[in-house]
Amino acid sequence: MSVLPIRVLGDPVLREDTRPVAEVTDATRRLIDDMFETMYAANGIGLAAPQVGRTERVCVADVDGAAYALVNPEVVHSEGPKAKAEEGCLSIPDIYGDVERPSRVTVRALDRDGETIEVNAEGLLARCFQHEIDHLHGKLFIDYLSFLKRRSALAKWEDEKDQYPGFIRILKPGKSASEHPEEEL
Ligand code: K2U
Ligand code: ZN
Repeated sequence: MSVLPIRVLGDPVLREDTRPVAEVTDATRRLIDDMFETMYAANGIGLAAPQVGRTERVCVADVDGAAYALVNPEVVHSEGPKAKAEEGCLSIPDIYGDVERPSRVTVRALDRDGETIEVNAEGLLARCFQHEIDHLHGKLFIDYLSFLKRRSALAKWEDEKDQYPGFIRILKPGKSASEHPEEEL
């Protein structure tokens, strides 16, 4: 497994739609494993394939110890009151903003074995799923901000983006990798 570089705002890959996965293969499972390793190294609770420069429609999540690999995920049902909460993004470091989303969703996807699953999610898991599925269609949380808040966020990003030449954010391997240095990059 590898910790992959994360693509940051400005990289066009974050704005492209992803390709549905025709068949879940060993290559898909390797991508899933690398995405989990990268997400944990970044202290994230979700990660979508475009954030590591890949165009497959794949995302991962781990909220309160419940880990999910979702291939070709789609929200098939949403309900409940809209909930507003502050969001961030591993591809837009140090930028935050309030986003309103349905509080409960049902997501249908293929799992890492290619089996169809349906997950009923609420709370932070529901929000994470929606954030990641947005990534798979080139949408970012800043797109939900008001004109003034988005302008302010983008102005702050203008001051920060020089830290990421080539729109690349390099992560140190996470705890698990350091425990097994032979597995490091
Ligand atoms: O896709 C990503 O960039 C990872 C996101 C996922 C996420 C954003 C907002 C709300 C829920 C999930 C985060 O940056 S992961 C960081 C994080 C950690 C704990 C709680 C919320 C967000
Ligand atoms: Zn994100």
